[in-house]
Amino acid sequence: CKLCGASCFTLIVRVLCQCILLCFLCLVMSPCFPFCCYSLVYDCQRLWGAFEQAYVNKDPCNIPVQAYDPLIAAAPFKPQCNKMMFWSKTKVVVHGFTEKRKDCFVTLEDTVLGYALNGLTWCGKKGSNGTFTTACPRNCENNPVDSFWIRASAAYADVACGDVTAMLSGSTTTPFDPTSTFAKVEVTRFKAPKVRSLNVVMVIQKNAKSNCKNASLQKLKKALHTGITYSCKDVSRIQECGSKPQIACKTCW
Ligand code: N1C
Repeated sequence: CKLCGASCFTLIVRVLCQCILLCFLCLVMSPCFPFCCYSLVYDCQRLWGAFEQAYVNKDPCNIPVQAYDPLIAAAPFKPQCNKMMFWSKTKVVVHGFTEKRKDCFVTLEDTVLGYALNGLTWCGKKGSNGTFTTACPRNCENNPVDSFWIRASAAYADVACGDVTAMLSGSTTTPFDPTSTFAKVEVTRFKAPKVRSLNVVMVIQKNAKSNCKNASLQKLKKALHTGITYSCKDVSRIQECGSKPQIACKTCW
């Protein structure tokens, strides 16, 4: 109750109301099921307020990364040592995989904020209290969507601990792309000794353009704080571990 900033009584009433309503909705629309669980743990109205204050009634090209600080503070990421998965240019593969092996790895999209906002577009307008989902600019630097992902990625990387995994793409010529969020925001936030190792899983598909020997990975190694061990493995059968739940997480690759 203290955490939610409400008295036990109002909290219970709110949770019960949300639960009955949402569970009913969730039964009807089964893809929403995770929201049902989240509503039991998070105060959705407070989260929505913290989300809106970042962009509502503001110029959609002037939303700094820090605008999302209150939202991150309202739903902080929990460290999940040895299970945290990062990625770059492998969005579909990584989520296709983690979907099946939630017992082994979690991504930012498996957290309440990442899950709720993944794939969405939103923005506000000066002089309006509305939230818009169309005609939102993405070509200016400080747009609401990019600023959110940068802020959320930083917060998620800040809590990284133990052995961390990153899925990179062998289908690009520069798997460690210096302009990516993974390179610019996440890698430099991994701290030793909290983070013990960074283990790259290089996804090798048909007509691969690079592998663990790629020169860009030397830059990744260098960017890591001293004390963090680096490893890289070329993996061509990524689906195998996902489709066989009996394979132990440690022996996925
Ligand atoms: O720029 P990227 O990848 O290197 O960013 C990926 C990296 C991951 O490790 C995540 O933790 O940063 C985090 N992240 C997301 O979780 C995420 N979900 C959706 C970053 N971006 C995310 N998106 C959207 O994909 C967002 O719109 C951003 O611009 C792209 C980045 O994808 P990328 O270039 O493949």
